[in-house]
Amino acid sequence: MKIVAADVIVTSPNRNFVTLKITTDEGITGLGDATLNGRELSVVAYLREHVVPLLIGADPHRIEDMWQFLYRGAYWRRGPVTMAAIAAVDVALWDIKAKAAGMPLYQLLGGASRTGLLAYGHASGKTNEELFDSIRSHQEQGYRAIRVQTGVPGLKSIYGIASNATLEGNEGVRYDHEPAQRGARPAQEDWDTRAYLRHVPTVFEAVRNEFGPELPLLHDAHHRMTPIQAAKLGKSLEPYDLFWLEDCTPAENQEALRLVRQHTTTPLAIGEIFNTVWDYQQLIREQLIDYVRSAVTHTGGITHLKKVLEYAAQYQIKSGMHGPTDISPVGMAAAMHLGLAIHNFGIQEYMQHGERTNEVFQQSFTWTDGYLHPGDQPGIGVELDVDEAGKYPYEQAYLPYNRLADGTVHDW
Ligand code: CS2
Ligand code: MG
Repeated sequence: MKIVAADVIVTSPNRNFVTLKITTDEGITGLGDATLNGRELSVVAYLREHVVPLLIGADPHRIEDMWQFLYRGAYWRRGPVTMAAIAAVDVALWDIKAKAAGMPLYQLLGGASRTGLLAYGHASGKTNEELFDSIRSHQEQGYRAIRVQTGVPGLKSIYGIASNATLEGNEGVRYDHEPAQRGARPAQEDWDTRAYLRHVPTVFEAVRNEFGPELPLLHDAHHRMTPIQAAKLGKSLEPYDLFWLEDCTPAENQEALRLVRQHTTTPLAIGEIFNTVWDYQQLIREQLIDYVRSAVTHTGGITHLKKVLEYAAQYQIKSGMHGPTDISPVGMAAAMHLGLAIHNFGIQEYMQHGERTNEVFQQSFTWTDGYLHPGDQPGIGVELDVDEAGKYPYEQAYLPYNRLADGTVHDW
């Protein structure tokens, strides 16, 4: 079999998505997600200008060899753009191999290790009342685990709170938080860690009082605290028994987590902005985290993330794959197949895509009683309607950024 075409498809139904579609001389096609929120066109250029010409004529079955060729052959390794581009090729080739084998991808990855994937959804509210409503609405949608994000008194807009209740093309449907906003410049948001540290424990106390001790609760601190502030928050949340506290402090300096670990037993999840196993090495080796948050789309595809998770398994660290709406239906399907096959699956993030997106991407996964399943179609189980995609051209959009009261740029 030979690759005869590779198309980079950019569409913006509810938000921007970048998809690589590889076609073989036997008419088998494979899809890979290459969406890098707020920097989408950089991966489009990397693929179109530098990778696609190298795919034509290649044997799609040699996945590991292609991975090594694109990683080592590029000379310039790692980084979000390179690893998203490699991920798209990797997943498209796994899609082709599974289709050629006539089986769903998880079967090629070792078969199912469970009947379904526990998933969590995003509940949020500026006030506790709004938050309670959002939690109830997610429970009604079947979620058995809930991420809780709250407004902070004194802060106008903050990560994780639905900026508008309805999503373009989904009028009337409550929609929790699409961070990237269409426009020529990123929106500036304000931040105050001390106000946040005072407020968040009171919210979790209120949620536990309202919903009881069993409901798994997650929280995303979104990279905004220093290690000692993160330690303080982790400790103050211990009475509320969180499933995990996510991205509690920026982790470029991996040993920063030693200080957090020293002070709290709240489980820690990190890695959605990581791209390779090297970003995790010390965190995993020193048992400084409990969940690997990487998405297939941003970590070099199934071939590389599977290796990261196998390394993590040696330390009883589990997966908690990133799954917001900027991971396309193709990226979500790849995550579900990998999640179903690995042993050390922990939980899957699952934000629901909008109606237009679901018209562009035909999907075969199921969501039943709080559990996801990728389905049993050959391949990854997603097809892209190119005509439908063509209706929604790319629109510039940026993630917001933060400034402190004194004007200092801060982690968003
Ligand atoms: C977040 C994301 O879902 C999460 O855990 O951290 O919403 C993140 O802000 C976006 O994916 C950024 O593109
Ligand atoms: Mg996050």
